[in-house]
Amino acid sequence: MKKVQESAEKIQTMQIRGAGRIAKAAAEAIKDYAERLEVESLEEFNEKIKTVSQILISTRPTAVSLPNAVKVSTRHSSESLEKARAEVIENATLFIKNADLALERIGKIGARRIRDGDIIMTHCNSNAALAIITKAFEEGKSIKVFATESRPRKQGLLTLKHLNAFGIPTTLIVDSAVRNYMKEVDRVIVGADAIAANGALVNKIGTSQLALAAYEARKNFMVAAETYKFSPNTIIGNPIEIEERAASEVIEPELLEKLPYVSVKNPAFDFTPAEYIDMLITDVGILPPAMAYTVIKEYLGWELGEI
Ligand code: RI2
Repeated sequence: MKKVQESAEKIQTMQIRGAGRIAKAAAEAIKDYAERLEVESLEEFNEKIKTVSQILISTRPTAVSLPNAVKVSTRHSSESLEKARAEVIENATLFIKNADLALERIGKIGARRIRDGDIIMTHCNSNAALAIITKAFEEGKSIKVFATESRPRKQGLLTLKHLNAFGIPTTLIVDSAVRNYMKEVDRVIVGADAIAANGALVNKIGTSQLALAAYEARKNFMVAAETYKFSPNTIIGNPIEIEERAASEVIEPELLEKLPYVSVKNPAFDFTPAEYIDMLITDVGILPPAMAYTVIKEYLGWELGEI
């Protein structure tokens, strides 16, 4: 339970962040828990795994990678305790391995769409988007990047460090400069926290203004997303919840206290409608957003009754 609690806390406080990383952290925590769990019966095992799954899933509400990772890791059809334990451990291990493979594939597939000399804009800090950018660079393409600061938590700084370590020329811009620089950009590449059945993207707050500016300037808007970031629940009409984070991320609490007529909104994500998205770059290929439903049916393999 110690690792589960530690992981849950790190995900909640965003020491571990990024839709892919939180999914892997959850799978690792489940694996560790299943390995150490001392129980007498299968019923007890199932009960405890269910509790731990809930703890992990409830840490952050938006990134569907998290419940998907938990679901893939914990489902089993075994009728004996030890077989169930082995199955859960194997599922979680496989999820982690496949998540790494998915990133590699996205990098390779996406890099084919990058041309020598491209200027790319990215937002926040997405491993999947960075896999494409760095792969294209490693293949010898001369590219430059505009990286947004990504207020309020400034994940853009992580992106700068990552790109700088590869020697990729990168320009930091504030979020409000996105439209101003869009004319200099060839394509936009962002990650995903969730993709709905109708192809809409949920990603870091501000993503939709990159999409709008790219659309206006007729620039390519590409979304890098592993198949486990597609949301099965949206098929049956459940909306994706947008996480609302603390006001203290935006303004000093001492200052806010002195402003009795002021309130703060701090949504962590926004929606980008499918019509602003040119392509989804996934581990199973490049797809139009209209294929989101097919990805859920074919690759997540979940029937409606299971959701
Ligand atoms: P990868 C992040 O969310 C960003 O919104 C990023 O675009 C997305 O997860 C996907 O990241 P947060 O955890 O999985 O910073 O591609 O709120 O790394």
